[in-house]
Amino acid sequence: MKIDVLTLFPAMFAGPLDESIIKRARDAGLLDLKIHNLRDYAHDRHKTVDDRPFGGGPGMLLKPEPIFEAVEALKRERTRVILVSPSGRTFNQAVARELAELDDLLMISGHYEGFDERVREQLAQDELSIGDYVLTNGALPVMVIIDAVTRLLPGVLGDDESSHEESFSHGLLEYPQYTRPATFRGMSVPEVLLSGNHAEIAKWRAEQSRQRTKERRPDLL
Ligand code: JCQ
Repeated sequence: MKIDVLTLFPAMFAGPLDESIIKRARDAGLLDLKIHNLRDYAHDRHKTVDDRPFGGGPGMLLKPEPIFEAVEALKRERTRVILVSPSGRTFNQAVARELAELDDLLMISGHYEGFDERVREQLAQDELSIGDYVLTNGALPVMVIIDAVTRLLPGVLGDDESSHEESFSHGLLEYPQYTRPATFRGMSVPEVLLSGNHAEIAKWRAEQSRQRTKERRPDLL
């Protein structure tokens, strides 16, 4: 998969995507990730990327010319162009699975009060939010989406890391898990998990998942 990112803060991307599983995916050639500075596509003397909204009001908007020029330079035949802002449809595991099917993404990180509407109308196929809160810019949400999508690409996770047993794939929260020691600072592991009775263990886990989901995320039931 090829992912291009357009951002005013390319330095924010150094670090999080150079570690662990994402680094391994990039090194293996499963993810080709390139970060582009929107400011490089502004050609006036001051490299202007923002301007005031027509009609007045607070704050600045990302102006259309640099974004149009960047998208035209970067997009290919099958690229899905995705804006990232609090006004998008909410990203979740189902959206991650949908994006993981694609070959080519171009994510544009929002900033300020928003995008000029013509960017939405003419350039973007999609607009995503990672949740109902406001951040200073879209760099962190873009990294969240890249992480969630990359781990779903074929060959990225090893057998041990395999994803299909996890929360949101079977629609419930995870059951409680324990490792050694069996007693730690007076706290012991539930007896059933030490019993070797695999049918009982499966029953206990299913019940714990359901209980925990009812308590914390009744919206999932
Ligand atoms: C993304 N949930 C929150 C902030 C404007 C116009 O684009 C903007 C983008 C941001 C950064 O993104 C978020 C966000 N999902 O704050 C303001």
